[in-house]
Amino acid sequence: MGLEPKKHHTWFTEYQTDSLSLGLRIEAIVAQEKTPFQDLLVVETDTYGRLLALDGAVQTTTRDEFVYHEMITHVPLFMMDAPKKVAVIGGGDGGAIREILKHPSVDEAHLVEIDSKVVEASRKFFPEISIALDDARAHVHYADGIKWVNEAKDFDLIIVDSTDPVGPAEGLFQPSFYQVIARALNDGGIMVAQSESPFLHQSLIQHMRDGLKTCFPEVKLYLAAIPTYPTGLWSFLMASKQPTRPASRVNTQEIATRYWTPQIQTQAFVLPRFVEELMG
Ligand code: AG3
Repeated sequence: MGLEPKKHHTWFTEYQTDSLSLGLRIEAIVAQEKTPFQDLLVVETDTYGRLLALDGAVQTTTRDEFVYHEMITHVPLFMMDAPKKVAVIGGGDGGAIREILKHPSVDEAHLVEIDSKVVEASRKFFPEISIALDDARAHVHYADGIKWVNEAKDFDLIIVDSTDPVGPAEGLFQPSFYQVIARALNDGGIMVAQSESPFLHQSLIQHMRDGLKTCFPEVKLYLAAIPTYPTGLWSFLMASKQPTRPASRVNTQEIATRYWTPQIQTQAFVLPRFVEELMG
């Protein structure tokens, strides 16, 4: 992470690899804090609005958060006729919970975040993202995701909305965690995990896919364009206990979205050739 004065302006820089960075000119530093788990930074950028970074990595911005939060939630939710019980591991900003609660069949949405400071910062500085955390159907738990899922059962959907596989989220990328998730899901259950960039993280994606295949019969990948994440092209791995059914209710259930559409739903698993080849 870098806050650098450059030509009389201050820039936020995420060093995404040893040889690649994203620089955004900022108007103000809103908050900066060392939590027990990570460095938390909130800045106001010219191009993408307000930005949350953890350990120097962009987590969300007010201008492009809708892409990630809609795609990590609606794609799996629309694979099910009437999802009721959903959990998000990580995702302390609350954006995924906001999208999940747009589905009227959902009666419990659990957020399991290890770092309460992330939720606090989101409530304070990102009210439009954290808004649904006050919904009566939302339950916030400050806990280690792995331990929490160990005790969980009968979930329709578990979403792993983690940071990168370094630091506090490392264990969330381990195959042993997928086994724990599989046990916590009901028979038609689905899990989705954010799986980084297909341009930069091919071996991670393959490692995740192989780990998921040991506990789930069906594993699929889909993509979304997220300009503030490394390379701008992001991936999600979806694993299910039973073959997923065609998205039958996409045209009957109206959900207010800005990225997701019923057409995107039905084409979500159509992939560019290099990504298809990566998945084998
Ligand atoms: N979690 C995924 C962020 C990964 C971004 N990586 C990076 N910038 N190096 C996002 C949390 C949103 N709820």
